[in-house]
Amino acid sequence: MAGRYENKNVVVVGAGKSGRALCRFFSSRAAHVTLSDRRAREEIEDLETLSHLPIRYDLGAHDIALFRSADLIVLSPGVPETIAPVQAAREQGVEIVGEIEIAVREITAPMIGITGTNGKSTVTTLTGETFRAAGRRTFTGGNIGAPLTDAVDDGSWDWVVIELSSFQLETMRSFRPRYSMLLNISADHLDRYPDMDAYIAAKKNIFTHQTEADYMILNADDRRVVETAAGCPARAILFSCQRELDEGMSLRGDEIVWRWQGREENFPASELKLKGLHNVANAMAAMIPALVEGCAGGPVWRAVSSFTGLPHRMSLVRTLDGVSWYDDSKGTNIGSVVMSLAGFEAPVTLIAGGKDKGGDFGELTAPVRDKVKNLILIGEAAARMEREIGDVTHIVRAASLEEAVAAARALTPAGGAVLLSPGCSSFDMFKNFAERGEQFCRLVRQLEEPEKAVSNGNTPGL
Ligand code: UMA
Ligand code: ADP
Repeated sequence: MAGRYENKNVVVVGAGKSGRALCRFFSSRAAHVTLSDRRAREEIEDLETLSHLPIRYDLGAHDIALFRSADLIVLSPGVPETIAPVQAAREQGVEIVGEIEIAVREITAPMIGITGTNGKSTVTTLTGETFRAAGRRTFTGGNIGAPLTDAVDDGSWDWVVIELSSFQLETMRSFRPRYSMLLNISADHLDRYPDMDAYIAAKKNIFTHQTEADYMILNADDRRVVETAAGCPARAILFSCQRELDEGMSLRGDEIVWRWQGREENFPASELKLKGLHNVANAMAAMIPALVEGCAGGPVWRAVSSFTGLPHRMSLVRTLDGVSWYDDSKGTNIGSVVMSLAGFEAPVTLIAGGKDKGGDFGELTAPVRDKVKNLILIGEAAARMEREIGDVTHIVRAASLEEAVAAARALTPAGGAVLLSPGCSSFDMFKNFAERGEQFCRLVRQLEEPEKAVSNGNTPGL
């Protein structure tokens, strides 16, 4: 297959999942592809999966001359537009887009774009399930893990549901989803953005190319969400857990009430397997597109209410010696830790820390004071967290996750809970949040039953 990219010099930047998917795509379009990564070949995983493709490599450092002479530069989400070679190419007039932009240019199925600081992966998964329950062929991908470019060559999708990070939204030039969702906004990624306004501006890009024929699904309980969407042309559909809405989806006691075009349908929130009010909000947002599209409420509700959750989001690893151990490794920003702690009765032993993304850890002071008996800090953010959270609980530093788990074991009494909810990304110590969560689960499963631990003289000490 050739076409618009035939014989074009395309530089794909970043040799991760997105970059590898782009190499496959552009090679199949007869482009001249160079894959550029600042890391050296031996540091990059899975490069051998591209060995059958006729691509060139620019590894170890980005070659500015290569960038300047390209016809098109396509960035992976983890590559900021501000790096010097990209700036140099921009000055030269080279077209610069992101991976998602390349994919959406090819996709003909209606799209649903989902963004927000928290809940994206949960809502993306649930939304996909609602359409599948209604018998529609549905792709779910994007930030959740499957690069969108992989959806392109299967033209038979009825719906394409895309989780979008702010990074991915920065480089969108034409994305027009039939439904956009903005779930919530709190501080995140302030290591990439100069301030909250810049982060919000990236998120707002989800609405840019929508028209009056499209919809934006908005959290009416989040002032920043409503302000960000104000003035955008798409029709707003609101959801709320705090007040009953005349139109849209809201909560009345235990009843989720859907009011749309003069009709009303009710769903019992207590049937949701996912726990917590934030998950009621997630379920509401996820059901709206399928219901607006006329899918029957019964199957849509069954798909949403029976869902038990994605790994590493508040999942119970085990109960040992009366202590419940929870893995919330995907709690990678401060807002998500606040939300996760809200679901606990004291006392909690919280394991937190990781790569510092520049948020205000002072926002954790009150929830930590109320719920956390022991705070175990790991990673490069530990010192700032300790300083900003303040002297409101017992704080322990651990040099590794293994040490943190041992400390939690020793400190947490029967009836308590241990929660890994880092409030930081994982990249200082792990490949990603999943690797961090998996290591935590492994360490927790390896903890010995109390009798064995005592007879082995193996009780962890501090
Ligand atoms: N790189 C450069 N130059 C730079 C910066 C990075 O060459 O200046 C290279 C790195 O050396 C590395 C490559 O870029 O080899 C990595 O690219 P990437 O970080 O975009 O990683 P991918 O594997 O392509 O994964 C990306 C998303 N990663 C990020 O946004 C950081 C994945 O989201 C997503 O699942 C995947 O595309 C498929 O769409 C992960 C994530 O952490 C889960 N997202 C953030 C979050 O959820 O908070 C936004
Ligand atoms: P994302 O993909 O945006 O990171 P996930 O669905 O993976 O979101 O959930 C990550 C964490 O965010 C969860 O473990 C939970 O602590 C928190 N969370 C989920 N949904 C919400 C929400 N609607 N509001 C606030 N926090 C949430």
